[in-house]
Amino acid sequence: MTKEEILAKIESLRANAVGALDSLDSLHSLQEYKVQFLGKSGALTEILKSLGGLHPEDRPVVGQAANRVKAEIESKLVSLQETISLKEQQKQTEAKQVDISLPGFSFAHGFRHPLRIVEEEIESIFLKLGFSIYEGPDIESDYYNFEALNFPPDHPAREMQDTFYIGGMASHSPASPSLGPAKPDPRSHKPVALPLLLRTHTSPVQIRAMEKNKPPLYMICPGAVYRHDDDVTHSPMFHQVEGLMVDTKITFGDLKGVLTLFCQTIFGKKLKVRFRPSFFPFVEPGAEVDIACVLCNGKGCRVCGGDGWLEILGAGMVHPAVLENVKIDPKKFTGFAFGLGVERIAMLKYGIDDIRLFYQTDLRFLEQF
Ligand code: FA5
Repeated sequence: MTKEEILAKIESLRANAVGALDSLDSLHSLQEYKVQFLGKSGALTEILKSLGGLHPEDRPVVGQAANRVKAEIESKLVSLQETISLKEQQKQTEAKQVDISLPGFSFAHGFRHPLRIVEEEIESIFLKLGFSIYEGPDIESDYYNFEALNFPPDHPAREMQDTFYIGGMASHSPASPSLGPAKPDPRSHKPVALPLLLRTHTSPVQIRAMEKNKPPLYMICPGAVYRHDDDVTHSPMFHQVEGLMVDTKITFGDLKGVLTLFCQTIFGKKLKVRFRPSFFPFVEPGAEVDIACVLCNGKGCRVCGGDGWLEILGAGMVHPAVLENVKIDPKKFTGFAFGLGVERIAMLKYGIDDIRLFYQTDLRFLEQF
């Protein structure tokens, strides 16, 4: 190539490069531009490679022309880079800005289950009366669930509570003292292993509490219990709250006073409450507590079966044999106990006619409480 041809090429490159500057709108495109025109394998370097074929006198003329073009482009790039950087910074700041006039995001929040609401209400009534809360295991031994509560082995009263027995056996070894004292086989006089079970009521916690604490003892025990039961008002797993008050001079009058106050706090001050004789092996006398039907106010309806009363809990004076089982002297101390179903109270309180609704985790139901 001649000197004139190379100079013409440099001039055409200059025109192209200057024209292309207008299309640069980001730092990234600017970088690509530099590589394309001024980089090691860029267009200007390619032209300068042909300088070797020129006459030595012509080389400085062409070299200076190339340097001028290079300097011109570089200076234009410096000011363009500043403008583009400024614009990009502005864009980032705008993206970060918060419009405080916009409405906030709403978050789905959790809420308490209706059974938990009712259980907490029950607990708060008894806590205010000076009772403490105790807990016991769901898996129990025959001793705590039945025997210590005065259910003799093979006694028909055990059939009142359809029991789920489970695989293991209570070995009564010193390593498992929490399962209760061993019962000797009447023939061999050796300790017998009894099956483990899912507790059928919260009454075993009375025994555990009395074993560990001497009277006065005012306790309640909320918890899950299990029975072979399944219909619209009975569930195989449900919740009870057990109550126990043992002290000197506790009478049936205390039982009536505390339980009437409880029922009227839950269902309303004017609510009628009645105590009916009933049988539970661990109390004597035993009673069932009824309240005037909360739907028909005692007039009689489908829910109360027409007689105007609804049974809500079992209660009674602690049987002397039970006190003896936990080494409390029944001549010195007396007490009353009661047990209520949380689901039953919740169903009456909220007018729910199917117990299964509590366990179906249907938000349309649960969100109403
Ligand atoms: C008992 O369980 C006694 N332990 C209560 C007791 C304690 C009596 C202390 C005396 C002294 P009962 O089996 O009646 O009693 O059950 C008590 C309550 O549990 C019932 O009133 C009922 O509301 C509820 N209940 C019983 N079975 C079910 C079930 N399958 N599903 C839902 N609730 C139930």
